[in-house]
Amino acid sequence: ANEPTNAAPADKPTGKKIVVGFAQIGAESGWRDAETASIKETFENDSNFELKFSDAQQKQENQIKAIRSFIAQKVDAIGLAPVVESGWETVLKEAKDAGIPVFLLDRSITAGHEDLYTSFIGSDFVLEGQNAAKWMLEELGADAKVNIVQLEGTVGASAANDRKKGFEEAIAGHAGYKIVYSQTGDFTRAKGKEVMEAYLKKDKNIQVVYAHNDDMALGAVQAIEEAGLKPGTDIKIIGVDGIKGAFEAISQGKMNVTIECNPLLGPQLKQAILDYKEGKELPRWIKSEEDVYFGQKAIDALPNRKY
Ligand code: GZL
Repeated sequence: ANEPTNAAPADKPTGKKIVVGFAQIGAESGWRDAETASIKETFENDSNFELKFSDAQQKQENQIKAIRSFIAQKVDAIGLAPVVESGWETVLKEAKDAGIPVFLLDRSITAGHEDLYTSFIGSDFVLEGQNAAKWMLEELGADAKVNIVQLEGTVGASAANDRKKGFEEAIAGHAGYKIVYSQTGDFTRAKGKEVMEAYLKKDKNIQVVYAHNDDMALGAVQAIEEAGLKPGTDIKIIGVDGIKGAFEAISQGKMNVTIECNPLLGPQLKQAILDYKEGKELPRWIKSEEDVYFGQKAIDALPNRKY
């Protein structure tokens, strides 16, 4: 039998592949699935790279285990979407001591540990929270009396902490706007629905739901319908992410606005790794540019949405 040749096929560059280990959080939301697809598509379609991918099922200890495994395998770069902000110092110091650059994707870690990662590639969650409040104040009027239910993201996640911070700061000067209930729905549709159901059993006098992601917002839409109220009319629904389901709900009048958060970060991660390897100075924060979609603008955008 002819022995398989060990020479790289002519069309393949013979240089050593860049091996990237990515420690993903899990598959809790449509946004997360889109981010995973973007990372896999980016690195698996480029023969200069080899991707090692781990799914932590939302557990920080699994992400830490994955990073340690990447270090043991001497990967060239580590990507991490940190499920929560705290508790990373030890393992990121191990990566640093091993000379492996770490790139944070989409969520960040507690401030003050900037020396433990090369760059953070992600959105400005405080701005997203501010944009959510801005839409609400313009829609309902700065002096209106508005009771709000806030569905928070995963406890301890930078995306949840900062979307809460931006929103609450923006309404602080408007006495009529009250957050009457704020509870985590862990960024999932099921939990978002569960929290909303429980609240509506106690009190139906709310005018707005502010959900830290569209999956929880869509869960709340279901709960509101099952409680005999009209989501989008009786209760305004604000989501964050810009997933297709939100654009569909807005087109059906069941949701009112989604604050876009870009999950297609694979190409930016790849470019950051290439720039790093060429010795280029990278920005500490590679920020995504995003928009706010409601009304006709959301309806017009629906056919072009990729995720
Ligand atoms: C945002 C990301 C958040 C999304 C949620 O960058 O961390 O996590 O908004 C996802 O949908 O679960």
